[in-house]
Amino acid sequence: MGKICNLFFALAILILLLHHHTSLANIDTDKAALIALKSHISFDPNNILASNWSSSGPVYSWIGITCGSRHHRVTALNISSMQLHGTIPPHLGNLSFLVSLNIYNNNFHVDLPNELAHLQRLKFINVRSNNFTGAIPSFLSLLPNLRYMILSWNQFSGKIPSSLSNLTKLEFLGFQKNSLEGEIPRELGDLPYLTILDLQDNQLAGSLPTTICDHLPNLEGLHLTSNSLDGVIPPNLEKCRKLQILSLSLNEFVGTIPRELANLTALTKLFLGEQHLEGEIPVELGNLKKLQQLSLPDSMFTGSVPASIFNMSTLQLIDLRQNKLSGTLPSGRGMPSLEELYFGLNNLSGSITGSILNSSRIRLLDISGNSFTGQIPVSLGNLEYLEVLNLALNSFSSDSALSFLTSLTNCRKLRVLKFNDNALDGVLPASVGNFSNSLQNFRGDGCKLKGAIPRDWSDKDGSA
Ligand SMILES: *[C@@H]1O[C@H](CO)[C@@H](O)[C@H](O)[C@H]1NC(C)=O
Ligand SMILES: *[C@@H]1O[C@H](CO)[C@@H](O)[C@H](O)[C@H]1NC(C)=O
Ligand SMILES: *[C@@H]1O[C@H](CO)[C@@H](O)[C@H](O)[C@H]1NC(C)=O
Ligand SMILES: *[C@@H]1O[C@H](CO)[C@@H](O)[C@H](O)[C@H]1NC(C)=O
Ligand SMILES: *[C@@H]1O[C@H](CO)[C@@H](O)[C@H](O)[C@H]1NC(C)=O
Ligand SMILES: *[C@@H]1O[C@H](CO)[C@@H](O)[C@H](O)[C@H]1NC(C)=O
Ligand SMILES: *[C@@H]1O[C@H](CO)[C@@H](O)[C@H](O)[C@H]1NC(C)=O
Ligand SMILES: *[C@@H]1O[C@H](CO)[C@@H](O)[C@H](O)[C@H]1NC(C)=O
Ligand SMILES: *[C@@H]1O[C@H](CO)[C@@H](O)[C@H](O)[C@H]1NC(C)=O
Ligand SMILES: *[C@H]1O[C@@H](CO)[C@H](O)[C@@H](O)[C@@H]1NC(C)=O
Repeated sequence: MGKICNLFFALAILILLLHHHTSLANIDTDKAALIALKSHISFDPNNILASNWSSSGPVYSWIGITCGSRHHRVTALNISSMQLHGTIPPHLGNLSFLVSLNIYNNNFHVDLPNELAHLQRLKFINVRSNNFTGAIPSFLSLLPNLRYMILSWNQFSGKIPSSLSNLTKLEFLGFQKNSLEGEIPRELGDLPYLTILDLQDNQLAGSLPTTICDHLPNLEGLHLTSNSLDGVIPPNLEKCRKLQILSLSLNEFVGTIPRELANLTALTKLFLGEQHLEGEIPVELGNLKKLQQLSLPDSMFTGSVPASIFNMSTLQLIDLRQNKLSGTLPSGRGMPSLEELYFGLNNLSGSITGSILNSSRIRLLDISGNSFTGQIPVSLGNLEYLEVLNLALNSFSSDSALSFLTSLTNCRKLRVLKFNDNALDGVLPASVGNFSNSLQNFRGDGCKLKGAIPRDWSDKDGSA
């Protein structure tokens, strides 16, 4: 018994000594690494590190440094938004207990040194909004614990390494706003925990891999806007069942909107505009019961706007500007959450119906450049949140008293009112003097209006 006790005692002493020894050595290593970082900073306008990272004080008290409570090693380095200019020294790879590295929003440049491959515990790296150049560092795929990798808003170039599929725990991959080119590697579709894939604002080309959603059951955001992707939108995207944001605008996709996208019932934002898509807007999109923003401008969509769209109670924004849509607007309950509606520059016709007039929270209504007819409804004056109303370039008519203008004086938030180039014929009513002071832009030219513009309107931008 005594022997065993002694053995345990000796072992305990040994462990204590070893632990003491390693932790002593290692916090000094950490300190040396941070001092090296400090010496690689060429500009520190607020003198933050210069005054605070003093070698006489303990590292754990330094600004931006977090140490582990057990091993007293540096676990987090957060020097975000300090306006620092500089480079990252290889010594940072000696912070072997580092879990979180955040240098967001500074001006670090050149590259991330390969020695950072030693940071085997790293879960979080954010170098967004700096000035790094060169290829996406290949050592990143050697960091098996990475969950968040944010390299957005730098000048990284070249291809996206397919080896990133090695990062099986990755949840967030953010490469937005760099100069990346080449194709999207098929292998990125093998990251089972990925929730956000953000490759927006690069120069990626080729088609979107048809299998991209086969093994991404947790994807919530797919951000690919503003690249040069082509081919069709893969119907298989419907397999990303948790997708909330699908953002593919400003690419070179062709073909039609796959009906299967209507199976993505968690979608809140669908952005597909500004490219070569054509055909009809699928009626099935009305099934997206959580959709808040539907943006399909500057494309070649034809046919009418599906009535099902005017039934969506969560919709806040619809942008169908500059397409080839025709037909009339359905009447209906309206969209109780709708705030912005852009239908300008299409060939829609008929009169303004209840589906719009019943959308009582609308702030911005632009149906200019269509073929709408009928009287401009006086009930527009019931839309109390209206800020911008553009009815220009249509074939609206009105009574000779232009009563719609009198009713619009009820809209106390109205800033912009355009109804120029319509078939109006009447006398400007005295009530226009009652428009709120917020009205800054008024256009009624190109109509046969008579009467005087109120004298105190000289400060407004407009014509009648
Ligand atoms: C550095 O900043 C931290 C947090 O603001 C503060 O607690 C610490 O005393 C500072 N150390 C020195 C040496 O200025
Ligand atoms: C980093 O520091 C900034 C500014 O102090 C803070 O807003 C941010 O939440 C921190 N981020 C992390 C990941 O610790
Ligand atoms: C990035 O570096 C370039 C020159 O290399 C410089 O012109 C630019 O201002 C820098 N950008 C930022 C955000 O510091
Ligand atoms: C993938 O990760 C393993 C271990 O995590 C590593 O040995 C291997 O080199 C990595 N492959 C690439 C291509 O980075
Ligand atoms: C997905 O959408 C297609 C086309 O709209 C439909 O035929 C199919 O039944 C849907 N699948 C599921 C699982 O809802
Ligand atoms: C609009 O919704 C109502 C009630 O949910 C439903 O009865 C009607 O068929 C829908 N109309 C369209 C065009 O989807
Ligand atoms: C617009 O629609 C009207 C019918 O409402 C049609 O007569 C006209 O040709 C269409 N114009 C264009 C440019 O498609
Ligand atoms: C507005 O919606 C109500 C139901 O909430 C409906 O009875 C009415 O007909 C709609 N108005 C128009 C002009 O469609
Ligand atoms: C302007 O508004 C006031 C208060 O609502 C009203 O009494 C007056 O008749 C209006 N003037 C015109 C010209 O409509
Ligand atoms: C760790 O970083 C390297 C550079 O990558 C240095 O050369 C080493 O001296 C440093 N090691 C220690 C113990 O500070």
